[in-house]
Amino acid sequence: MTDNNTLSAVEGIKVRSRLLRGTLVESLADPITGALAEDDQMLIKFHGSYQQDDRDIREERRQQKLEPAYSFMIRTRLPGGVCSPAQWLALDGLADQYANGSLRLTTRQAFQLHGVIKRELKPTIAAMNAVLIDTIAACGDVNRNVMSAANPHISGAHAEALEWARRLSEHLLPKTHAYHEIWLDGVRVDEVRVDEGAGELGESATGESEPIYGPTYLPRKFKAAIAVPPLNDVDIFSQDLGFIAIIEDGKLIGFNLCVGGGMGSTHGDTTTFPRLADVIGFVTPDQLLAAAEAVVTAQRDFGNRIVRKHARLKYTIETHGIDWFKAEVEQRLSFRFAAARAFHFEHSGDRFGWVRGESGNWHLTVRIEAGRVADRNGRNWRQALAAIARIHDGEFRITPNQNLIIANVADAQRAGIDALLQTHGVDAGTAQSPLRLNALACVSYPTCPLAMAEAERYLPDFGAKLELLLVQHGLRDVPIGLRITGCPNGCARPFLAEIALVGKAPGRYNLYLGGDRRGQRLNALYRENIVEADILATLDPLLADFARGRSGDEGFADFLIRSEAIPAPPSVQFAASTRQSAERAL
Ligand code: SRM
Ligand code: SF4
Repeated sequence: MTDNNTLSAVEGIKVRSRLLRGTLVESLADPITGALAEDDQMLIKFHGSYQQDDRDIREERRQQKLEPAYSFMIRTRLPGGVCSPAQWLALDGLADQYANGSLRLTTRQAFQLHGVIKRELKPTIAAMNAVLIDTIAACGDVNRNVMSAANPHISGAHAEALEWARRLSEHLLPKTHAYHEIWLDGVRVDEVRVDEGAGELGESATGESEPIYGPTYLPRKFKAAIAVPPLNDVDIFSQDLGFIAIIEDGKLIGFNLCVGGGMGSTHGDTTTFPRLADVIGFVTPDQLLAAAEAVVTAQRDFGNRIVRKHARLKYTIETHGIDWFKAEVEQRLSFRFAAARAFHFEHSGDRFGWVRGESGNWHLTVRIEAGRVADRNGRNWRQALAAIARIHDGEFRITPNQNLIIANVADAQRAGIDALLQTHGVDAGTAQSPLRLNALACVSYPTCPLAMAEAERYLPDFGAKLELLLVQHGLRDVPIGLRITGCPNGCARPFLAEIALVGKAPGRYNLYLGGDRRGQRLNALYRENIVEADILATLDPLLADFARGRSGDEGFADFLIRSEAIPAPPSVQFAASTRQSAERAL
């Protein structure tokens, strides 16, 4: 990275990579090290994997003069977070066969396996593809997993939104054959799918070029999602590209288009910041793919390829202005955006327990703390879900809040599923406090190389202590949003939470306050670099005031702003040309 006009080193790696091949084949075959060659460590991200090392034993290995304990994280592409019971069972098997014995449900509705060693990467990825789950573009400077409102069976509009998420994901997939050559010995996934009789792929590669991305792909990662109001579970305003479904008389008539959201920042560097997406207009369903492609290519052409930490779409928009960006996108299209329509979000969390959908079938949302599916402390989630997968003929759906929906269950199967959960010491979580049910935590230690403090492993402990404080103030049943990340990259979207802990150093966090329950307002830094006792001592009087002064079902951060305990942080904006009724609806 450089501040002059030289392209960042990553741009060079991409351009030399021959459409993402690099020397991955040679790196994988090298028996001397558990690592990949340096350039390949960057390129493998486009294939859905990151090289990592176990940070718990990094120092010990260093002292023993051993190379770090390298292993790989593998992330799937799973639009809308939907998979079949057979796919679940296959991934569950891989967790034991090649990974660390757990499955991780991510904040973008995908799976991650951790701890796969280099020589087992290829068989693991091949085994995923054998059950029609690929990992293409799950990471890297491309469009990542496309998120969609979590339960498509609740209404026809939800199902349509999921279908659009799938099409968008396919449309923006890299078209290089590199993935299939390297991991599947040249067998293309769409060919495999056709053989399996499950080919709903839409467009696929026909030649070796990247018509949307070009040879250097995007300047940085790119994220897209579809929200179906009144639920903003996908945190639509944190996405580079967001579509808010507009439903009239039960029918999906189109989408409001949002651009330029993002969470990542660097401590102490005010040129980096979280940003809420702007709403720039309305598109009909048949305009969605073209609009998305125009946004992507505008970012491809104008995104910062010199300074990587300024390369996300949010900075392109901050640099040029939202109205310029909108005009740039429109001139790539044969139509202009209509004015954004009214929409209203009520919350961004999940609703736990059984719910009945339009078809009459049932859906059970279960709480999986920090998304970690494992058998631990008598709570045997892996066993329970594998047993359910063996009898379930609906689907599994990962929610953007790291939880799971056992979806599309016939009346007659409900009792069996409840019994299996009970047998394995787990339940939907409905008896837990709303604080514990809705909290998010990123992976952080021991696998994340960027972690500065614990997150996933700290959530149970901190959650219990904060819950105790809530109980003392009579607030146990009040929904208060808590998110913890091990650093300010923001993988659990902490800057939208009412209370967020963002890792600064081992055992030390920045405390943020001020997000809302609808995912429409950023929070702000309240206390810097403090330890647990100070965090709790800071929250204690604020919660006491809240308990005394709360009006109706007012949220904690709404109260803090109303009572001027904190200033009002920024909320969602509309491009000047598209305000109209949509803004009033907020
Ligand atoms: Fe993330 C990097 C984990 C969602 C912003 N993220 C990482 C890496 C790969 C660390 C690295 O670069 O080496 C983490 C791997 C940890 C591990 O051991 O698994 C990591 N991110 C995750 C996951 C697994 C967190 C989770 O607990 O679920 C999520 C995977 C989602 C998926 O399935 O694709 C995950 N990451 C997010 C989100 C939330 C979202 O996308 O909705 C964000 C904030 C939104 C955004 O992108 O602005 C996010 N991750 C980042 C960033 C900061 C990007 C930036 O603009 O500055 C990084 C660091 C980077 O890219 O340089 C990062
Ligand atoms: Fe790692 Fe930071 Fe993301 Fe947590 S927020 S997973 S510590 S990069």
